Amino acid sequence: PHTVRLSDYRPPDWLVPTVALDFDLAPGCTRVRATLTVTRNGAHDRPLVLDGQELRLLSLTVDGVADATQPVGEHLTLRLAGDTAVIETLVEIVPSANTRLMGLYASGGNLCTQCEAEGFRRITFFPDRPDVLSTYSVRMKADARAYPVLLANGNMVARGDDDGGDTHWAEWTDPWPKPCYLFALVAGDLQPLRDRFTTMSGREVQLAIWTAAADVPRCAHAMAALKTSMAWDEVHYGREYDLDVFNIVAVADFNFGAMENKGLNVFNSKYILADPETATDADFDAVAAVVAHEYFHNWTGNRITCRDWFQLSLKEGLTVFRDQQFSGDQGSRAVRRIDDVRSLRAVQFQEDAGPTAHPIRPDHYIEIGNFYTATVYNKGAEVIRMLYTLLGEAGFRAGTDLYFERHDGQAVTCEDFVRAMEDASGRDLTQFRRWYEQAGTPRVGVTLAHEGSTATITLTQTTPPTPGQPIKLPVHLPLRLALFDRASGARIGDERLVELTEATTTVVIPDVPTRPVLSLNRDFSAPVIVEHACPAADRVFLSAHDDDPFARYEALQQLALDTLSAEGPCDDLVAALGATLGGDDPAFIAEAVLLPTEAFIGDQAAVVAVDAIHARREAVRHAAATAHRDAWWAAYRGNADAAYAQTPEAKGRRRLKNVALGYLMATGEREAEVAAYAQFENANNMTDRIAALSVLANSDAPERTAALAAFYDRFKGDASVIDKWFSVQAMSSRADTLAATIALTRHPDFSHNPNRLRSLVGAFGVNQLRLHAADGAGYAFLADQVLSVDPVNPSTAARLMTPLGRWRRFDEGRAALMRAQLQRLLKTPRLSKDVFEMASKSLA
Ligand code: HT7
Ligand code: ZN
Repeated sequence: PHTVRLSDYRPPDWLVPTVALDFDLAPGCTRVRATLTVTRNGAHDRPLVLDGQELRLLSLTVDGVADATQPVGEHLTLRLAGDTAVIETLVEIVPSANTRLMGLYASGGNLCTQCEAEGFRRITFFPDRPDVLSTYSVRMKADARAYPVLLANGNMVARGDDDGGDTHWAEWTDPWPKPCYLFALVAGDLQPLRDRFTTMSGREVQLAIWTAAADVPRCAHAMAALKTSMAWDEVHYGREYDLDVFNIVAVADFNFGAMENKGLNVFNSKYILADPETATDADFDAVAAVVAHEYFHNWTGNRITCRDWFQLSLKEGLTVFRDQQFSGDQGSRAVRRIDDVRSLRAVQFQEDAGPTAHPIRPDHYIEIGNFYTATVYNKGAEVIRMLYTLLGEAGFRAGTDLYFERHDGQAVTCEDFVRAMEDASGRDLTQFRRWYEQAGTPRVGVTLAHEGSTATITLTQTTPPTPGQPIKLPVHLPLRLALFDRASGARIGDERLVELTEATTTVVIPDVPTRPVLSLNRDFSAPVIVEHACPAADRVFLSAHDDDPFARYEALQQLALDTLSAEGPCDDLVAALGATLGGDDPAFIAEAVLLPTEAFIGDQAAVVAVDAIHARREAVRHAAATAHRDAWWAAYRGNADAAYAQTPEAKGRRRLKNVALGYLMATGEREAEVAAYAQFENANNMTDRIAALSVLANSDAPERTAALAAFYDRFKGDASVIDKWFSVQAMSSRADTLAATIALTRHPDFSHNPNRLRSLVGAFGVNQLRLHAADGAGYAFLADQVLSVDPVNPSTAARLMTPLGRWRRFDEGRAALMRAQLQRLLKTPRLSKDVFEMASKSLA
């Protein structure tokens, strides 16, 4: 397959100022008439090349004259004499056969589109690249009974009936020029939850969230989040919404979380529908975060878009940073930061250390769909956060103001963003730009010396080689640090922001009478791995005294990692967990006392010792559970409110209660199983019910089977809840998990729906203990699933295979078995380029 390279970028040869689309919609055969005005971009004699995939061309005219040119491969190439032309194509497509869920497809009886990154070419012939911006007018016609609602981007300008009312039509226009990846259309039997928002300049915007009628009441949380996001963006970034309507549609079949199409966001229903009975607190938070994320794209992505797909982090890193800020403002900022860092480390650090490591601005790809990664999104957000830290709140805001002013209506690059930051703040960001080019997670080595009354901190940075990048240069990174007085527990002076630019940086701090305790990378100010041979006593100290909550959490996590990665007693950790458990913020305690996952413990080792890690972690959990048995029961019972509320306080208490339940189960006492089953049966919300089910699913409790059956019976028919049912079984550490997971692939509710695949196969893929069974059966299962999904939905298949790419991290036996499965994938005829790219890079 062809490799696309950033260095080959050339501006488009032809522009398309206006597009008129006319859809005659039906699932088995949709006709699309596209009228494009095209203009030559500069002086050249190159042809107009339109992309098209799986399109049946029925007719083509150039300036009204029929043209017999036929597509070759996936391109329609037209030699045009003048500098402008009107191209009209009529194509036929089959939405009901579109299992890739890219382009126009059918989901739950509705028709909807997904065009990012390269789906528009599956709808009509077009220069499918983000730097071609056009204004769109759309007409669509469909059966009035099957598709009573017809939506597209922008505003509806006309509608009417045909054929005596059997069919109907609607016309929509979007005044804002946009790249074709932001085009959207939905036709369906949908009902709205409606609301209104008045913008800061006093314009009224009509809001609607469209779903199946029965789901409308479950949209209230998403609607509230949308309104809060709209207000938040005005206050924090000065950004106002720019159309009269904002529509959101929830669909059941979706490759991703959601899509920010201009004025018509399309969502995976998992990120819209929420009520206490079926959605956990984490689900509620995810709904709000994704709604905010897509809304924020209206400025960071839509008004200013990407020049090419290598610049994806321009919109995604910045928008994730914005949604993280927003979410932090809605509840506990510290808990949100802990959560974000935990997922960065779990997914992005692994990616950065593996065969598909790439910079946040990659410079080549085979399939762009493989680059919607934690690196582009989450590390991208960390890079923006570092700019925020380096420039300060006011400097950063001046930078974004300048960026919006300078580039509104353009398709730009990451470099344009950094230059705006630089110009607005006056800071030289030359070296900072390396973050965009260099893959890999920097490691910062730390030593602390104390002599007389001077503390000297030496910080060295190195970044290990990554594929294609053997040599790494130092990056510009902001490290927040502070010193603490061991005797009083107080901070010595102010927190410092140290900027590392060299391989080695020395920080000398006077007036420190006794050897201090060093708190480093506070609030996780840089996405690095800190290597500090810090005595256990210092970690215990910081876990109790640090005034930065993230650093307090981190001290306990590092103490846990040290303890879990070694043999021997775990008394310090157990004592520190007990002390933290005695704190007064349930939401924080719940996160802090969670032991690092088996996967994260494995990430610290040269070779992942799968079974030993599990055994050691279980032993330490048992020790911590029994040592503080009474405190866990107190945390469990003391936070078991009868009333349910979606407030940060109530969520924090539920979280602590359920973390406590996990520890109580680790005592092995029957009383805990009884409590778990009672909670399962009596819960008045999904957070409590699924927490109880998940500990039971992980156990040999006699109620296990009955609980799983009861849960299924109660929620069958509710896809998002049944996803949870699949997941708790696939994530169990029980010895029969692989067999159970294989059996579940034969369950009538198992399907190739992306959410369902992720809930079962994706969940099993992150079950370190069972995926990495020494006989290789877990790997074979995963590869079987990838091969079964690939012909249907290659982008989902490619995501499912990620765990196999980590073979270098395992012992030779396991590594050989993983490689064998990757080789098996590569040998498969008609493999998609998505899976080919992942498998070939994994083996290289
Ligand atoms: N910008 C959106 C990306 C997206 C996507 C990409 C590939 C295939 C399907 C997709 N659906 C949505 C999502 C976002 O970041 O907001
Ligand atoms: Zn996004």
